[in-house]
Amino acid sequence: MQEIVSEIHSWMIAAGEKIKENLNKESLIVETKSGRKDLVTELDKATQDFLIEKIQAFDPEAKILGEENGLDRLSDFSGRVFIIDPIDGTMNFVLEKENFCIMIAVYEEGQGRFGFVYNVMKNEFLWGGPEIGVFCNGKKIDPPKDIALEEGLIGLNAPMLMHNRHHEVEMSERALGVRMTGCAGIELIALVLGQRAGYISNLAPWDYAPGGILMETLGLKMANITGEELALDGRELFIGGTPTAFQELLTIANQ
Ligand code: 2AM
Ligand code: CA
Ligand code: CA
Ligand code: CA
Repeated sequence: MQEIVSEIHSWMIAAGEKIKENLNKESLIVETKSGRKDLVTELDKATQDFLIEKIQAFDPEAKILGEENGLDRLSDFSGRVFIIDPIDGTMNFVLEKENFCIMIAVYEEGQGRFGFVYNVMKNEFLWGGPEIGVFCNGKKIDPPKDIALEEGLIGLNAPMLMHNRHHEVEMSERALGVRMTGCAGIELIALVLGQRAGYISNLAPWDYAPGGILMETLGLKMANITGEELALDGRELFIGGTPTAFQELLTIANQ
């Protein structure tokens, strides 16, 4: 493994251990952000701080974009940038105590180099990038089959299906089934492992960048809902999938 890959891998395993140790703590501080369905816990913040400490010791020049602690905006993507989602699926973390991920993406001069998505309680760790391919728990994986929407499952977020502003009901009817895991990382892992035809959600850069690098390495497609490249700048409607299903979803969304 390249040094940067094994370093990041070890930080994320250590972060996962700390989360597991504190998962059942009765006094866990849970706060709301934009509303009652938008949670952050002390472990989201502490995990991000822990990862930032490691990043700064490894590469003091690197820039950091992270969901928590006021690091959620970055305009200059020159040099090396780390994008962090310390706990992806905070609602699951609080209510289910499983089905959440730790995620990191590494960009260099605006290009995605490495992505890391770690489903902590399932002990499922995917990492990779264009130079090295994609690994699941250390085993190199093949690109998933290019299935059509009619042949697979789609992941959707619940508000998008409820509001049906982009023909999400039609997308759901066309697919073999719909899954709502409440965790972008788990959805992107499922795409990379060939368990989904597509995924549609409202995502921020830390939600899609780590898994997105793995997707693109394996020939999967992603874009915003109008088909433009995702901008790493604020929240966007995300469409991802196999090449065939991705085109079908874009066509349905924009009809
Ligand atoms: P988070 O837990 O890191 O905030 C839930 O549907 C999934 O979408 C999670 O991966 C969650 O990440 C992400 N998400 C993106 N935008 C969200 C929002 N406005 N509110 C809650 N979850 C959001
Ligand atoms: Ca959040
Ligand atoms: Ca997230
Ligand atoms: Ca998060």
